[in-house]
Amino acid sequence: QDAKMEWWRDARFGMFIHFGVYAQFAGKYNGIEQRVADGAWLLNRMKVPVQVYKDTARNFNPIKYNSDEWVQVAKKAGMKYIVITAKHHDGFALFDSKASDWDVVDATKYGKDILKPLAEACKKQGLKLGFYYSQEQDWGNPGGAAHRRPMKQGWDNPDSTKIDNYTLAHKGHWDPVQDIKTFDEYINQVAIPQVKELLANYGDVAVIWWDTPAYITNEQAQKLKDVLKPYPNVITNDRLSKKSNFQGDYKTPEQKIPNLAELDGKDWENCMTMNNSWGFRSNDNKWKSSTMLIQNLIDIASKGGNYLLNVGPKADGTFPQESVNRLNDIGNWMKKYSVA
Ligand code: FUL
Repeated sequence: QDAKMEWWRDARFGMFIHFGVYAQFAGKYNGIEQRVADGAWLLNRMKVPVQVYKDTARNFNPIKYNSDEWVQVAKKAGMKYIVITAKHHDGFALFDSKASDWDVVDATKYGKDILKPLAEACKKQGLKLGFYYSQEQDWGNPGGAAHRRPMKQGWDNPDSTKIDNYTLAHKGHWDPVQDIKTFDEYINQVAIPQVKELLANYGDVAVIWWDTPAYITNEQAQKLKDVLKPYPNVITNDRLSKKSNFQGDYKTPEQKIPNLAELDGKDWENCMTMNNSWGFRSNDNKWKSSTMLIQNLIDIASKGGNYLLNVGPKADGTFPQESVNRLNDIGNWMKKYSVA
């Protein structure tokens, strides 16, 4: 247990990457800006018909994607690992999956696996690579869950579109196509096989980063946990299930840095955006300053945590210039004080 955590505890600084079809919408659908911050939630919050979203995905074509460049930017900033959304809540897989056609190879113009070259570039440049996998929410593969909004904030909060009777009656779904399979079928036919694919086909996987559990059962969570059994070195976060027997290897405070009093000796990683959105949003200009980000890194590292700082690449596959500038600043600071 401790041996597998060694590199992770030393790492201190990693890059989160939220990349997908939502980058193409960039926070806007039918000329209307989505109201909640995260561009990656557009499909859910704007209730885009699944087929319309998939039609848009046909034109997804990040021709400027350069995995070596991505890794180089992370490395220069002093980051030691990358965690990328292999599949976020929209269900779109950035890899060639046999378990679903809703993936970058089968469903887009680009037609190429995004994770393969990234895995190679990480290996070449000496960074670890982990995969974020949305195991419960999946709005594009039938049967996947759809949370109207984080449960703690309630189901009936006002949003760009108020929750309607259909969505209320269909567990957060807004499109009949989402209901042609059960959640259990989705877990067995999509989630489990896809996690197997991720572990088998991309070299050493450093981390599996689960997200947004709400009603996944113990049995379903256990099945996913069992997929990792043959890979004892894979580190997992605490978001597979809310139940205490699925805590994983580390805790995941989001956006807000915990006080010392909130820490209990467990490993933790603070994930944070540089502006307000995880997925790319063209009009999100609320960028934190480089100074702020460096202060955050110091604050987190001094309390024994890791800082997982997010980049939301644009639809063409490049990092926003604002992100690159900040990462360069952090890298220069690292060099100046010989931190890296
Ligand atoms: C959340 C997700 O719902 C966000 O989209 C993002 O992925 C963040 C890291 O976790 O709760």
